Amino acid sequence: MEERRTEETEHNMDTAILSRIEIVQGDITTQEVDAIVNAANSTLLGGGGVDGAIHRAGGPAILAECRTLGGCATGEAKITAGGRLPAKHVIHTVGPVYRDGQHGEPELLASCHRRSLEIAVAHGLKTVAFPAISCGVYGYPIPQAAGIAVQTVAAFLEGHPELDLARFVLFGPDTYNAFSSALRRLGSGQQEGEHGC
Ligand code: AR6
Repeated sequence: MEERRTEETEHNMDTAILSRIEIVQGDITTQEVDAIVNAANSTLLGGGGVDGAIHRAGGPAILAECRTLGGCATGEAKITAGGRLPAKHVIHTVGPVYRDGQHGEPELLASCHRRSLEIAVAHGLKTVAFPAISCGVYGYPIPQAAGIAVQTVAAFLEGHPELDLARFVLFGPDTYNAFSSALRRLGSGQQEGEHGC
């Protein structure tokens, strides 16, 4: 009887954790959250893709603050204010450039998500939006990146009830579908690697 109660509790907790993760298709620069995460490069001085979009929408104050930060290592993250963005803060992280998956890429990509959320918690933030880090110019295969991103964020939320919401904001339908299936797989208890992707 006691064992059955434990199982039910664990099941309920899983559902509660997954309900704090959202997957949407859209533009991360419009998100009204405490922080959006930027897929930056190690200079933190701007670039193309989502990085360019965030700096364009947020205005020059973000770049001015980035200049004071001394860059950022791959897998690490640093925070600035959000400038003119609806989001109050930007957490800049540097994803791995994908080579063959045998050069620490999965661990570094997981670290980007974990470090971003650690910084959010350290600043008392409750809602964080992520783009598909490394899934553009940095070439990470999207299904694998989606699995790592969703699993890492879910594991972090499990240990941090003070975080209300992690939202993945995906630009295109392929990325949106990959992250949606990764979340469904997590909900059904299937492990990565069981799907041939
Ligand atoms: N909102 C949400 N997602 C977006 C947006 C947007 N406004 N714009 C692009 N994406 P990328 P990376 C998606 O290349 O692979 C930069 O030059 C995009 O479709 O921005 O980590 C940096 O300075 C893709 O799915 O980031 C670095 O040098 C995802 O965001 C380098 O690119 C990430 O694509 C980082 O490469």
